[in-house]
Amino acid sequence: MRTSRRDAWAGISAVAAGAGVGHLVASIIAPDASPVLAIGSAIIDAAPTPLKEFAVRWLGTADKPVLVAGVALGALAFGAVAGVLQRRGLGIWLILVLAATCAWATTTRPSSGSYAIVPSLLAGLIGMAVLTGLTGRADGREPPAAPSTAAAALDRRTTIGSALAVAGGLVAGGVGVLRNGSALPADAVTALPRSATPLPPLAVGLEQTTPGLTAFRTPVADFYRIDTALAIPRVSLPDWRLTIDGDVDAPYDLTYADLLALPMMEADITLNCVSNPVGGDYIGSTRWLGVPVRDVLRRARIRASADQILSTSVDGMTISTPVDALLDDRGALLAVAMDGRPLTPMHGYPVRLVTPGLYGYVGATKWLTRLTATTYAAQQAYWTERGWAERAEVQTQARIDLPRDRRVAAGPVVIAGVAWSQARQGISRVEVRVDDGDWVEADLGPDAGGHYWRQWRTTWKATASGRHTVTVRAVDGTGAAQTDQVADPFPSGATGLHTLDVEVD
Ligand SMILES: Nc1nc2c(c(=O)[nH]1)N[C@H]1C(S)=C(S)[C@@H](COP(=O)(O)O)O[C@H]1N2
Ligand SMILES: [Mo]
Repeated sequence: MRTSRRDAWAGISAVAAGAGVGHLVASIIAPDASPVLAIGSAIIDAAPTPLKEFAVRWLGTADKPVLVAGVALGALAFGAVAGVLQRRGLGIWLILVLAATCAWATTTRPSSGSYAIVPSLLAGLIGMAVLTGLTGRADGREPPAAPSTAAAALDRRTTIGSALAVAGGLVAGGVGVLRNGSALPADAVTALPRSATPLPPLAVGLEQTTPGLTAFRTPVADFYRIDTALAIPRVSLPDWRLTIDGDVDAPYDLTYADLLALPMMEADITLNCVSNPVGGDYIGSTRWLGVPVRDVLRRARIRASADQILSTSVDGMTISTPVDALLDDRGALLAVAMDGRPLTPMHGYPVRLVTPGLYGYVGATKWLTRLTATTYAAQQAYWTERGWAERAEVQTQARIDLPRDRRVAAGPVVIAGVAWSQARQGISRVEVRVDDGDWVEADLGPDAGGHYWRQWRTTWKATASGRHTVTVRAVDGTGAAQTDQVADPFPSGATGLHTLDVEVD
């Protein structure tokens, strides 16, 4: 093997071993102290808005794996360069620079604890040890020219050493990835308090009679996930606090036990993301259990000057919600459970905000830890700093889910889907048309209140073979029909009618 190639492999091995072990150690002490994830998070925070929109549009929820893979490949390439430059004694310094960058990234995360630097330190030490071990040139001096048998032995030794280092890094990193899964922490609550105002069980949905239709209640495992967190925050219940402060007369803190002792309420609420494309599935519906936010806010005596509640999550994310939306009677919640179980770490364990009628980015803070009364003039939240609208009410939308198969046989064809709106009265009517035909009213599924989506279905008698376009539109409870305007009310918010092309045989 040529020495430069061998040196490059030595550098790659050094970075792989360091990063893998760093990730594993972080998964044990603090997931977001992982060198790779911390660099990724720093990139997310620094990325300009257009780049983020591009990533969401083209990668959807694959943006995170793509980012992490990019960071890992970049680090390995950097390692290769360090390996080659180790001939001149520079490699060690480059590894040191890389480790220092990781240390900076991990220790400046908003949630970083006192041990956040440990994984990066370890990664740096391991990287330097592997690099010098494999190149045998800690001092950067050229080893004397060796006879060819000795060179071959050296080759073998470095190949085996490299392979071991890479394998070790992969295994360690892999175990770290598994540990960072979304299982509930060991000290998680299992017994939840009951609602002071229990609701009847959610009705049986149309999916029972219409196979393939989106379930009326989204299973937690299928609930969409959108957030900026690369490492899902791991919150320990005894340490968790909710602070209510800012423009209030009586700021205070709540522990988790304090929160659970307050009267609980159930609510059926559809949550959806402003970045959901027309027809997209960044939307889910379930029964939430929690404490009405206004009970908690009122106790702090919010001053009349406040028009915004800025909420902060344990990972430093900020979301701003209009004060009125949290104080009026729509039923915004500090949710502790969804679908009858404690929130999963992915969906905000232990406590998240859920605000009916508002998109998630202005009303659904996960891993909540602070509610600050303030004004829009004084403080901005993460997305508003990046150009998103301050106020964003959910747009009335309908989505076609059936037929799933774009080719259908002539005869009766079931067309069905879901529709939602921010109007308190919910959806009153859903209409479907084929090509330029008349709008036909669809049957609606059960009603779980205005904040919850409605399933709809109709049967179309397909006679003419060939390609046809099905269009759906929803009418909300105030009588306002969804328009086909595609103007963007908020950056990245999609509106417009959902259409589906089908081919009749
Ligand atoms: N802490 C935190 N909360 C957050 C976000 C986030 O990035 N960080 N994203 C918001 C957005 S944009 C949406 S659409 C919802 C999604 O909630 P889900 O992942 O539980 O479906 O969470 C909101 N809450
Ligand atoms: Mo979102």
